Amino acid sequence: MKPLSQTWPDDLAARYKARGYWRGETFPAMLRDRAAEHPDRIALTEGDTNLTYGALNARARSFGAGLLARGYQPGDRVLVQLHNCIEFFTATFGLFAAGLVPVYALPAHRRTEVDHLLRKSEAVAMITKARMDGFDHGALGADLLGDIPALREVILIGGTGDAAGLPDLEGISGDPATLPDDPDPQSVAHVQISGGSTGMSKLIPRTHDDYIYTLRASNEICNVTAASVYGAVLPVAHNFTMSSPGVYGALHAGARVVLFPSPVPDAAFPLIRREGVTITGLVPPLALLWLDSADRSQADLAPLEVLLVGGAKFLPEAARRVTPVLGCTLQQVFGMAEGLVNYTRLDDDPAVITQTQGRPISPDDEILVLDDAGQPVPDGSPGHLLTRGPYTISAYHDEAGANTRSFEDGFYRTGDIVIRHPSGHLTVQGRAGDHINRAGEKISAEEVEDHLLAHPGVFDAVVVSIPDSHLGERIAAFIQLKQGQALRALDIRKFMRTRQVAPFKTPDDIRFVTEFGTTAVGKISRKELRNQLRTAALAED
Ligand code: OOB
Repeated sequence: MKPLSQTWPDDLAARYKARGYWRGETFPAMLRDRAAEHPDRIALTEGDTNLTYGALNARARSFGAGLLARGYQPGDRVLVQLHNCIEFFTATFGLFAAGLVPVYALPAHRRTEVDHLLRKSEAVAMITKARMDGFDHGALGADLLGDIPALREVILIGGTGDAAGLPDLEGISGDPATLPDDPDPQSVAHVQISGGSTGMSKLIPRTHDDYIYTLRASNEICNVTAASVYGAVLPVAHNFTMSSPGVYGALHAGARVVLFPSPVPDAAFPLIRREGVTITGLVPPLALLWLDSADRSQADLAPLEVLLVGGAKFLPEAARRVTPVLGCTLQQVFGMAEGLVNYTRLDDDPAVITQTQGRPISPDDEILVLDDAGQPVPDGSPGHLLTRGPYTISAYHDEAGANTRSFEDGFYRTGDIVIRHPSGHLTVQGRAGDHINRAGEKISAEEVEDHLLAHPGVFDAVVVSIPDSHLGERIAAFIQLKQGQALRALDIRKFMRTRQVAPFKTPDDIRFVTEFGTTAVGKISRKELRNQLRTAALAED
């Protein structure tokens, strides 16, 4: 098994400790401490079910001990694919307590992504739910068990559905006295996944010290205290919902987390009122939906104090409507699973809140804005964003090629084009690379092209992002068919389903072309081709 690690140069590590960013806190200790401080306070609310800190800690520790009794070893990786439910927390804090390492998959992931994540992480187990959004994850799990030798068990929550014979999380328990000592705070606590600008997602190992620093700092910046109620509207497996300040931030503060079954206003607004939700986070398309609905219905969202919007660019016109329409303060968040997170501050000028994506969490987040030749650009001019700091990784797990491309002298090349203002706030201008940010989901153009090329009737395919007033960006595919082939867009969509990938990767626009324009010189790069096609599509639209 390839070991997971994340390290910083000694001088930086010493500085981050000396400045109090890394305090030696770990996830198992965090929940244990909160449970000891106020065992009877409610940690999680799902529908009519409330779970106290004491009960969550006890349940998680018993589950963790149960896993050790089944032969799992500290350091083993476990893929967690769950939607917003209490068991997500029993599972992850159980893994933390046992020294096992959660790897987070999105509920929308299908066989292709799950298979990749299991193999890449060498996971020995997977925790999922038999059915989510109409898809049979239990059957998929049972199938993968036969396919992936390292995968020993698929553990289900909430019943086994058609996948009879798989163990149920509720049935796994053990003696907490058998749990190991708390892990090294510098060791890897859990693994996030990258949006993936080229090909499949990469694994992002995050340490206890680095990740918990972002929780503490985010709580301070977003004013999350024990009195707060955090509404988990987006999937909890997203780094944004997990840590900005997110569900783990709220638990760190001893606050309450309310798990939302759906983000649509009809379901979400009554829940905000009923549970007194004070803070939540949305991607821009959902924020627009909430704004439009609140505009029409005069909805009373009185408890809501702060709305975080991030994951993709929130346009100033929409940002300006948040306070008048929803009656709360807007905080823009520009973050990435690799580390760096920027927030507008609650007391920033309204113009800063609506026109920038915030400034870094930490005084020790180093920001470089460089031109194509690698030279710094002056404030106010756009350039490539590179960053290094107390919670930004210096390497993906087991990705020699991508690591060479993405990291330079310990700085992470984010792929984002930004403008830095003299105040340190950043405005995101766009992306340098070829990924599509569709409503906050990051999709690699190359990965979608690969799937399209697998169709026997397709000669070539080029995938680009097109601006979309609702989604921010949508996926457009230009397809050149083989001679004599007559496929329709519907055939391509059906084919994408057979590829067993997350549904959000299916192209929104499918355009058939007889040939791709090439320059007189002949061969051009795929990147250039994507640029040409994007420009042509925009002109046509
Ligand atoms: C968040 O994380 P990821 O890893 O899914 O995606 C990171 C990328 C950034 O590099 C940037 O391209 C884009 O998403 N992005 C934004 C943005 N927030 C993220 N682009 C424009 N404006 C924004 N506000 O998406 C994420 C992680 C933690 C907190 C918030 C978002």
